Amino acid sequence: MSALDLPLLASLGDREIERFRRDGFVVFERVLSEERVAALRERFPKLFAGTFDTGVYPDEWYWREGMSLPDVTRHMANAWKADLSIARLALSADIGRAASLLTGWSGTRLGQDTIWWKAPRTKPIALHQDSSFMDFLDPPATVTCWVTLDDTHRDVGTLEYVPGSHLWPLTALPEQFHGQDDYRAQMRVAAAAAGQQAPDPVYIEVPAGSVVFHAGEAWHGSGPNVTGDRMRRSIGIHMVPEHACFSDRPGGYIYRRYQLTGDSRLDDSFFPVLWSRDGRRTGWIDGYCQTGRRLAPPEPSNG
Ligand SMILES: O=C(O)CCC(=O)C(=O)O
Repeated sequence: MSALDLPLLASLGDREIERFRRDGFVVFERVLSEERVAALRERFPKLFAGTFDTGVYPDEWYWREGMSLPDVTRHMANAWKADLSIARLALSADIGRAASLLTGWSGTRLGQDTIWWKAPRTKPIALHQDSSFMDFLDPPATVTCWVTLDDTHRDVGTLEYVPGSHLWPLTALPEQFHGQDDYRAQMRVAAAAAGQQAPDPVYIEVPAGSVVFHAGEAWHGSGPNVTGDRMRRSIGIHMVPEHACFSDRPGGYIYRRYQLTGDSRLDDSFFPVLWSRDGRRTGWIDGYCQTGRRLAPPEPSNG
């Protein structure tokens, strides 16, 4: 199976672009079918048990059965390198196209995916700005597509956004990310610094299979899952501009591993181009989604 086509995202037009630029996020409900949602959910226990389609580890793997605290949100980064169902979603051209239209970028590369599994009675994720993590890139920009795999409500700790906060100044990396009881504290400090009364966050309460795009500067995070029996599973797809390159500033604890010596470019092998206005898309994506092997596409013949 090749990367997912998500035709409902083709409806994206001026109204959605205007909303994204005004609020810092925009919601599209029921973009993935029930079958696709079920297929992705099924991967979660396998991934966290270390069963990987490709035999390759994800770049970050927090939480292991029997070893980790039971009440933290489970989280994994760059599972597309390990699991082909995740790869089919994270490498979707339709997600890359939507991100380009919303941001105005000429094209998008996959920066990283993040798997979020908030089991019953698990702790919050502190509100933060994704772009605070991007200083090692020029431009230090990112946009996220957050995909829900369960119906989301505030009591399961759905994602929440502070509308308009993408226009506040960018803050430093959050000191704490997992498990902070006052998970909105850092946002309130940033609001005060921006001369704002911290507005009430908006809870994303949508059916499974919905997606939300948010600007890298938008303050977001999620509260605890206070239910005793409901899961909240989601996947964040973090994208960067097609022409972004590594900066001379330090940092980039995942991305920087993939910088070639003396070369500031983001290499397609690690940061594939999902979509670009001039029709470019990294050639190995569809083959990889079928076989788990990244093979260079054949050279065009001259004869
Ligand atoms: O799913 C969550 O709780 C956090 C998601 C998030 O921070 C993101 O995708 O950028």
